[in-house]
Amino acid sequence: MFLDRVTIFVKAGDGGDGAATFRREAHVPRGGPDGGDGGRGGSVHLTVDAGQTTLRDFRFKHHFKASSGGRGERARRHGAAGEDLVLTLPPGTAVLDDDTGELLADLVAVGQTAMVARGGRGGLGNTHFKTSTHQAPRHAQKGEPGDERRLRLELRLIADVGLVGLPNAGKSTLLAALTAARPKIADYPFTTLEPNLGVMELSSPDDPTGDERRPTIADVPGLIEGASGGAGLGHAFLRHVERTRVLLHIVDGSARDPEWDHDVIRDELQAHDPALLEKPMLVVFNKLDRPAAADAWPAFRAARQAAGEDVVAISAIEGTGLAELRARIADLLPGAAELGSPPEPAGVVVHRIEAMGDGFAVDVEADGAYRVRGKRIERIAAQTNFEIEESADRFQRELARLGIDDELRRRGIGPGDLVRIGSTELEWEAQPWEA
Ligand SMILES: Nc1nc2c(ncn2[C@@H]2O[C@H](COP(=O)(O)OP(=O)(O)OP(=O)(O)O)[C@@H](O)[C@H]2O)c(=O)[nH]1
Ligand SMILES: [Mg+2]
Repeated sequence: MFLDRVTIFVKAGDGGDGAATFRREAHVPRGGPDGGDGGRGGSVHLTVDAGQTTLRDFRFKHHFKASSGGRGERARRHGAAGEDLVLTLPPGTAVLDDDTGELLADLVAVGQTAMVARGGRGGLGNTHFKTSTHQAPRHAQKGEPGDERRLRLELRLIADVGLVGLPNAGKSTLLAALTAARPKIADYPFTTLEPNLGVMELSSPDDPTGDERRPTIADVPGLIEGASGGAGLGHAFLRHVERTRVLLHIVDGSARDPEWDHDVIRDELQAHDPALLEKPMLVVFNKLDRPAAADAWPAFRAARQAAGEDVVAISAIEGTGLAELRARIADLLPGAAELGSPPEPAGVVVHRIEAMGDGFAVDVEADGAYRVRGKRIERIAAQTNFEIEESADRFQRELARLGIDDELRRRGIGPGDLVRIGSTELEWEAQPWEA
């Protein structure tokens, strides 16, 4: 199987916990706080590797985790940083957030990288919480949890020229005629099940044009009516032609109604993405060696010209018209310098690390517990060691500061009620002034 779509799960390392320790020295009866900070967790990065052409590496392994940061220790010793994890991908991989469908990064150029999960910050040791009025803080932060997310990787082949057409139109035959590629060819539809790539020489010994560009051509499975809506095999491969610079639309000239065949493909391209019809496109009327095709050619050509489309007639099998086809492709392609660089990404390379907003929402769950949701408060909860009273108090103050306290009271919370924040569960206690 040609693996061009896969879902993986990435988890950055958690930050190490900060330490809450105190100096121990013979001559100092009660030393000050000396707890070191936790190290940061490793992040997960993706990078493009020219050597890869498929997502095969991800076939069996779907979980990837960077290492966590070390704990802080006494004597202000900081925990070691977790190691980053770098996953390599083939050029042309779009990275989407599997839950939202948002495009996180469009990795086209070799060496391009994106960070997809940020390691958690290390927790601060208790030395940071010493103030003039509070000389011996027992509070230290736990490490921040690392990001985790489910990613969808979609590979879109990067080729200069894409061949599209109905099954059996002769796409694979044409690829074989123009390049050294040897795809499977047969006189039944749906012969091509996976995209084939070939490299075309614009200058050959028998036709020395001096053109040194070597465009790549992608032959994809045939499209059928309804392909854009998911019908047939070609649908999954439509996205591979999104990136090509030039489209060759192959029509079987000997078909019962070449005109109809032509319209079906245009409609499918349009339905998949109207931008596809904006690309430089050449209609290739194939199988001219057959009498039916020779008969249909004049009317077909007139219709294309009337529609303002470029058209050329060939016989992929006999080689008729291929020199002209080569020349037309050469005209449509950009210059050599640009051909060497990957085509423009479909989207900008974006990677959004969610902003830590102060926003929150309160819901009552089925068992009557109050569920507080909010990026910041969930993080703070995860970084709090509730066994240390001082840390729990700080957390309490944070709830008040963010207005969560007020909201919970407004919702009628009372002593003994449960409050859930992330994976933390707390029991609401009566405040001194409420008792
Ligand atoms: N007579 C004639 N037959 C051709 C020509 N080009 C292709 N064929 C035949 O048409 C049939 C289909 O050719 P393919 O190249 O496999 O067609 P395809 O478009 O790749 O088909 P799918 O992979 O199914 O989408 C084969 O039997 C070819 O030999 C041509 O120029 N003349
Ligand atoms: Mg084929």
